[in-house]
Amino acid sequence: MNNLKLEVTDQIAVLTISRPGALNALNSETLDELNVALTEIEARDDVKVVILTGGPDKKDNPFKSFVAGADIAEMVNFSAAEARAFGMKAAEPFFKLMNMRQVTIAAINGFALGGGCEIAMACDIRIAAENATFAQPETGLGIIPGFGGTQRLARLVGMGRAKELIFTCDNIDAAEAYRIGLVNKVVAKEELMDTAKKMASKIISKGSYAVSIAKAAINNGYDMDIKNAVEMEANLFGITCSTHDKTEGMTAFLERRAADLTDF
Ligand code: CO8
Repeated sequence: MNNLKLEVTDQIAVLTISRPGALNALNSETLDELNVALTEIEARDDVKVVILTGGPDKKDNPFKSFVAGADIAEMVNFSAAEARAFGMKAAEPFFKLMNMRQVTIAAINGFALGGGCEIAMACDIRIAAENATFAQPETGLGIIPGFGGTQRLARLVGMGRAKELIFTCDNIDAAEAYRIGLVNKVVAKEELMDTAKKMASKIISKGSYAVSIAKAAINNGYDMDIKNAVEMEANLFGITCSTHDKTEGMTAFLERRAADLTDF
């Protein structure tokens, strides 16, 4: 992989987007690599949480940029058909981040602009360093957010705020991103990876199969009507009740001991 680094420790995969000369902007090669890496990670039983972050810039500053957007140099000469294909190329790994059985956490270590904000929004959880900057600058470039931004931003922060951010291209800081619900947590930049890993470890200590089923229930039910969504939840609840973890988790509670929960 030319533009990605993968490290797995203690059931946590840290996936780092690394294009130091372009502030980790997403080009076709990086999107392809992401797709391959996420497919491989999803098949691994020894990974329970994926942390997605950005590598240092060319001056080796680790807190300059998460992802500064899609690669403008690649997009500048796109035809309509090429642009559509580029959008669909991103959709595949972005849906993997959203739907894969592992939990995905974006650790946002600087600029999260355009496609950078969009890839963070495809993750389950977002933790921002206090210096992070968010924006959807696309309309200023004569395009629209095309990696899911017009859809996921409105779902996360509401239609009014999403429209304001997309129509004005305003930059917002991490505190404002937290205030409007775009990120789950803001921490000092030096604490970013530790905070993400601590959250990952806490999630890993729960029933990993139950967590993955809960993720599927939340994702699948989100766009359903409430009646069908609750029925779908009851079906998935039934499935979790047929697992070793359910028997062990509840028995351990009744016996006042720590539960010994298994893997996926
Ligand atoms: N694409 C390509 N190269 C980039 C990008 C980018 N998005 N962002 C930065 N770079 C490059 C710069 O060109 C520069 O390269 P070089 O050193 O060779 O000149 C290098 O990274 C460092 O950048 P700067 O010198 O500009 O660094 P500054 O600290 O001065 O500024 C900024 C940092 C403010 C982040 C600035 O680089 C910037 O504004 N970048 C562009 C941000 C942007 O507009 N992002 C949105 C892009 S559009 C998008 O994401 C659309 C997504 C949906 C596409 C759907 C298609 C279907």
